[in-house]
Amino acid sequence: MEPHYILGLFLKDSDTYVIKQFGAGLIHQTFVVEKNESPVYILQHINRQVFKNPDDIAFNLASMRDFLEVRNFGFLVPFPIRTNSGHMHAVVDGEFYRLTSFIKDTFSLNECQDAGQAYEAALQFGRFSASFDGFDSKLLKPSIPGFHDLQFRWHQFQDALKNGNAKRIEYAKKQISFIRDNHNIVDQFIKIEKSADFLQRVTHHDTKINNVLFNKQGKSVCVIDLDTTMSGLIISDLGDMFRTYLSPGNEEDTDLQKVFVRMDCMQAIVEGYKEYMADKMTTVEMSAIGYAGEFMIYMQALRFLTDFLNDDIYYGIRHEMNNFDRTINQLQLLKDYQSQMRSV
Ligand code: ADP
Ligand code: GN1
Ligand code: MG
Repeated sequence: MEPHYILGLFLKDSDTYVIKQFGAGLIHQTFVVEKNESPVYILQHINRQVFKNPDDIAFNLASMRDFLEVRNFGFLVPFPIRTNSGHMHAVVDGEFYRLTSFIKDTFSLNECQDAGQAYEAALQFGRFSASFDGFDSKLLKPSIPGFHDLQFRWHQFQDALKNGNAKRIEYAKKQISFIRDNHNIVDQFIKIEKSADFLQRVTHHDTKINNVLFNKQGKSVCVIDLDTTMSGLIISDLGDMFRTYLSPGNEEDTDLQKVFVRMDCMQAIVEGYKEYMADKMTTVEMSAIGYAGEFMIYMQALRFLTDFLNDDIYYGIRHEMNNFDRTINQLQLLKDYQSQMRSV
């Protein structure tokens, strides 16, 4: 669809803007909308393969915005701009589009370079969850049902072992066996999920560093990409920060020498997150901080491997063995994480 036509569904003067592809996000197609070479809006095409019901996302965003507005938090979260007919997104030929203001003088990072950046990003994710104190997170709709439910992911893995590509199952037998040997991580999740000591909160569920905006001084400004924000557990947000900020090599790196845990970054994440969350966390939640990393790294390895066995139906791939390589990478990170945790 022609981006200017879509923009015209939100703005009367859409012809006066220049629209360009933007960002490194993997899920949506993102465009920056500029005037006089300055970014003014972000236009996004919502990925319907991943988000089956964009109305649920719109409902969640509106509920969160209303709560924050009433409380007058002065807390910056970019919420969508309404269409000319008052809707949260435009629908054209069954495809969903939305427009958000570009937060001025900000940029996002694709890699966490040091502990300072880890602290700044974690501060925002903690601040985000903490600002919903008093909001019933159960009101939010699950935009991806079972998203961080490790038991559900385990069942999807079992299905892939039964019905997946037999050659790939044989090829990955070492990794399959490692995942099975670590099933205690699933058992622990089941206990946590049932425990009243773990609170359901407004949880972002995609705490990669490119979902935080930074200013030129290197300070974090706010979180973005709220599509997976649903009711959840702190192990999701903390765990995905550990998974994605601790290692100098990211999940695409095939040089496993670069995949290891930087303990100073781990400390920084915990400190940053606690700035707003310390007085809201239960003692039992505090004691599960170490588990959070194991939980998320293991779940990501399981999801990449499941997708490999299913012939790559979910994650975009750049080459045939991409999901297998990502699995090896995440298992390497898991091994280093577990050994570092044993030594503290
Ligand atoms: P995806 O779901 O594909 O990851 P995001 O919503 O995270 O999409 O957007 C992709 C990128 O666009 C972000 O990493 C960020 O660089 C930029 N971006 C998104 N929203 C804004 C905004 N409101 N202001 C400034 N930059 C933004
Ligand atoms: C996807 O959108 P992106 O690339 O940040 C995935 C995450 C995975 C991640 C792994 C909706 O996130 O859960 O951790 O890939 N998001 C969805 O790279 O499945
Ligand atoms: Mg994003």
